[in-house]
Amino acid sequence: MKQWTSCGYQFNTHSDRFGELRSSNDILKDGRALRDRMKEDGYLLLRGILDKDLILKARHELLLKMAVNNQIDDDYLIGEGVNPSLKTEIDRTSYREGRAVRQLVHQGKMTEFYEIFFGKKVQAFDFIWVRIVGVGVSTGCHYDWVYMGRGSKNLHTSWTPLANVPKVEGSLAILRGSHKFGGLINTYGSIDVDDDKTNKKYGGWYTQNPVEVQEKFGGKWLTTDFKMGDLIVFSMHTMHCSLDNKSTNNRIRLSLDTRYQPADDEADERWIGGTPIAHGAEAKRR
Ligand SMILES: O=C(O)CCC(=O)C(=O)O
Repeated sequence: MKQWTSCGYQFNTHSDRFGELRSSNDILKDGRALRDRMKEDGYLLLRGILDKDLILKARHELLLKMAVNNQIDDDYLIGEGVNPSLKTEIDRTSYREGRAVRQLVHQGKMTEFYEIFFGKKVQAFDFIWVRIVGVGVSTGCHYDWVYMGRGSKNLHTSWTPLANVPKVEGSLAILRGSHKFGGLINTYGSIDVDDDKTNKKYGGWYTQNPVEVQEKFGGKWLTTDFKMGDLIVFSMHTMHCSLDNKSTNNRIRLSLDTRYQPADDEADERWIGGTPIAHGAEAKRR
């Protein structure tokens, strides 16, 4: 087996510490069963439910913009998305405002899924997180609540790969059981990264080391080779990270993460509206 890492730290790949995410396609149309499974597992993996043509359009739209910004190695076809020297994640407004990107995550199959899951009308955050992840890059272990916990307690994240994203190209990993780690949820898991009163000790990530959190609280890291069209949904208190992108072809990993809640719940003011304030100066609490 490969040495899977996140932020350079190796996972413990013993079979009781590391394994495969389970699919919930068996209950796809059953809202109550989906909610029960979310309570049990903290995530739902749904294979092949998104529109592949739309994913390809969104991928193409992003890659074209990246090519214009000299972020694609022009020795290769743009569609291959290759760049050996792109290291950092880039999050430009023009990328998240693309028509195909918005269509993919704010309409169609995505919205249909959430209406079944919540059993009511859905509101998506207007802000879309576009992940452009070069070789050697990944995301550390965290709960999403610390970034977006000012509104609905029924907020969920969708992570959408914009191509096949196998483990070697930096797939997402979920720490099974972490949505029930009361001690962690009441401490780190209750901070607000934009509030100096609660955010003294922790930054946004709990740790870069996936084994550290496992040794303190338990759980099993689960991941998979994602295929285009797959969707993974998880709760605000489901610890996750991504694997280091170790593409042997220097392929950039492209994915979107987006957020959804029942439309009649209050929404975190940082992520909605025409120009969301995000983590800017207006978001700060002291
Ligand atoms: O794609 C990644 O590297 C991290 C994604 C993430 O943190 C999220 O979807 O909340």
